[in-house]
Amino acid sequence: MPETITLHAATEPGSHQVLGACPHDCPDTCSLLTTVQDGVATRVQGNPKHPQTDGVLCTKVSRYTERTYHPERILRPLRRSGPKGTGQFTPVSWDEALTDIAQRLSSIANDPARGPQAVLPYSYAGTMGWVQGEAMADRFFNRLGASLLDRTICASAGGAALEATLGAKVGMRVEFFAESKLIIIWGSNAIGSNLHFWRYAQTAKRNGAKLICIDPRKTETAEKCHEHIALRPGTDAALAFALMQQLITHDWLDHDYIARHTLGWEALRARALQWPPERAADVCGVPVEQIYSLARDYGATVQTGAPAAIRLNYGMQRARGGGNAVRAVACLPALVGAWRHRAGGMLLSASGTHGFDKSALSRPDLRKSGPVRTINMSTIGDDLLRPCSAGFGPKIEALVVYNSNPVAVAPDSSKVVQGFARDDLFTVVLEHFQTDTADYADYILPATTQLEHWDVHTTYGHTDILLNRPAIAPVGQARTNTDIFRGLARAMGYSDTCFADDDLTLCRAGLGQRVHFDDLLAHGFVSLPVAQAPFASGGFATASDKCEFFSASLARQAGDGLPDYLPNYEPGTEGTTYPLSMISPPARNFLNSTFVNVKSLRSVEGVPVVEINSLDAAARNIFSGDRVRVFNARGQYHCHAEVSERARPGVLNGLGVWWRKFGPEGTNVNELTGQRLTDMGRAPTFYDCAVNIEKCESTQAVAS
Ligand SMILES: Nc1nc2c(c(=O)[nH]1)N[C@H]1C(S)=C(S)[C@@H](COP(=O)(O)OP(=O)(O)OC[C@H]3O[C@@H](n4cnc5c(=O)[nH]c(N)nc54)[C@H](O)[C@@H]3O)O[C@H]1N2
Ligand SMILES: Nc1nc2c(c(=O)[nH]1)N[C@H]1C(S)=C(S)[C@@H](COP(=O)(O)OP(=O)(O)OC[C@H]3O[C@@H](n4cnc5c(=O)[nH]c(N)nc54)[C@H](O)[C@@H]3O)O[C@H]1N2
Ligand code: SF4
Ligand SMILES: [Mo]
Repeated sequence: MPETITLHAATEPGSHQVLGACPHDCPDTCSLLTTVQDGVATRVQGNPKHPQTDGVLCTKVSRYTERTYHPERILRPLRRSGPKGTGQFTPVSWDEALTDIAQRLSSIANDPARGPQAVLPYSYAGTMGWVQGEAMADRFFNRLGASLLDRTICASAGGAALEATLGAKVGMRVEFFAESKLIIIWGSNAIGSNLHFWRYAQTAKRNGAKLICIDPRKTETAEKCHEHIALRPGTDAALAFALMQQLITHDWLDHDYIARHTLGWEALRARALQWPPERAADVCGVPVEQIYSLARDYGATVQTGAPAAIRLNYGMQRARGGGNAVRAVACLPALVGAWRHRAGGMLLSASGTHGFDKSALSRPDLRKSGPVRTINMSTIGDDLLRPCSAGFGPKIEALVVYNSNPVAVAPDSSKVVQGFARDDLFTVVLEHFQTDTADYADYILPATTQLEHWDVHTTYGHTDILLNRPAIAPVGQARTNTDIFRGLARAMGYSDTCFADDDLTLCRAGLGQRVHFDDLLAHGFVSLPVAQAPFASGGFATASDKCEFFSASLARQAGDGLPDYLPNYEPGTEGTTYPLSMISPPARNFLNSTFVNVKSLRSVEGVPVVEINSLDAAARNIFSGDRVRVFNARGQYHCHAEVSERARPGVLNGLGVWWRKFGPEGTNVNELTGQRLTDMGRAPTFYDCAVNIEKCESTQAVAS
């Protein structure tokens, strides 16, 4: 019997289960099974029938009902009733809110002195769904003619590096890591942020694989690997070149693969030979024996015909030379011919595997011709403070924020806050909660969560496509992002028929002919047909069809087209004003700034902490639990010290992007991070940040 599909979740009495997809910015994109009792979601579990999920979710998302029914969830449209940032709001009707917002946006767009490009959308991956992500929002902003947003805040340096080297964001299939004999986990705390990959790595370990972790921090993952190389932040390219030098010296190379499937070998060889392990050991701050041993493990494993695999995550590309570092690492599998095996090669992102054309969703044709200004989301702090000028264009007069919390997550918070606090800026925030960003809104519009709407999800960590069905009716007066943009389009008087498309129509439009919607309805997921070993016989997606050690297109922009080691902007040098480097990797129980307000998860994380090595702590008379001030010229972050060997000497680990309002003195770690961009991909340099730290004498130590 064909099923009748309705837009809204059934609210009939009794208990049933609904298939969904995890919306979060996480490579695992799990299949969810939500139990609904009398219209109320009572439990969210992993779907045991989805192989990638295998019935297991992370702790965060198993608490999804606590988040959905949170007493502080925003359930009505709110209008600001106090000064910006003080968080005072008054409920208004949807009609009132949409009419007033449309009027404000129209008056900016229709004013010749300002124009539509004075309006800026600001969004990222609060949900990674196609439909509640950009679909209707893109249509709306295209029709309006708003400025474009360059969505660089997370992955664009690594993405650009993959595209330059392999031709696309493609790599090994994650499930085949289970068959690898050597796994290098490079710039990734997989246990915290890529749990389902870690399960495959565990299978490999049980079958005799060696696991090596390369990370400045001694993470939970590093502890469970056979080896941990705790290099200085931003020095990965130096390490990769020393590995190449050793592969060359010992002739652990696949000459046939190099000759047939790579471009620029002679030049890369010459560069690599400048990196004897001693030089790299000095730059990376690691014992030289570790480099010799890593090279032996990698070279010798592949020489015996056994598969060797590298799992990169985004950690290494958040520094000045991040793109070059990813490029240097991405050369390694081609040098040893690791790609020949389906359990060999590397994986950073699989998002380019799918190749769906999203233009049917975003409808770029709605944009009237004319030059379009693009604003980089990573420099929103500076850009909100820029006046109108010939180079910049109109001052930003209106911001519509959805699926993102920039006041907490964007670098250089003091600038970001100053921008959001502008009295002449009109800000609309679509949210579940009154986040740090929502505190600065003129209007907060209540949005539905993943349990309340339809969506389609592809992923960057595996190669399935998933459907999310609504399990419950929208809570309170919450509306889907799509519905909010439909309503705004109506209030603006846009009559284009595409603004009448409902969410099921959008789901289908995105899929095109490639995937049958009925299959997704039946199973919740479909595996896309993908090669088992994408580059076993070359076939890279570059212009040359080869793995491009040398990239002509990069050479046209700057430099010599080869990867190189670029030292950090802010190495944190002993004897200078800011002698310590700080990295700020994710907290395990939060997802970026999402879940910080979920009590059960926040109580596991405790208080905002900075991990500090005992040597650095002793030099400053700092003990675990002390209130400390971490500072640089940009600002100061008040938090608590945790003296820990998880931190290497000279490096502080400022864990997690806390909501500012939950941190001492209303600060979070992004008070310290800067707006300088990476070498490739125009991305932020969150982990390239020099600081100093001192104990706050005036405050009592707290137990951590
Ligand atoms: N629990 C949890 N999971 C998450 C997230 C979260 O916030 N919490 N965030 C999600 C998001 S948005 C993303 S983009 C993904 C991936 O996000 P990533 O940021 O890649 O996540 P991790 O793998 O946790 O962290 C990267 C690791 O790189 C290390 N690192 C920092 N600097 C360097 C360096 O210079 N070199 C090397 N080799 N390592 C370095 C850090 O110490 C950290 O352990 O994870 C997603 N999953
Ligand atoms: N210092 C430092 N800063 C970082 C990082 C770091 O490692 N260190 N990581 C960076 C990275 S990798 C990333 S990806 C960015 C992440 O930055 P963001 O994409 O801003 O991620 P979140 O902080 O998770 O905020 C997402 C918001 O979207 C909302 N949301 C979720 N679903 C929906 C929906 O359906 N509709 C609407 N309207 N809202 C929804 C959530 O409630 C949440 O407040 O942060 C970056 N910032
Ligand atoms: S955050 Fe990641 S691991 Fe957790 S449920 Fe979502 S996809 Fe799975
Ligand atoms: Mo991210």
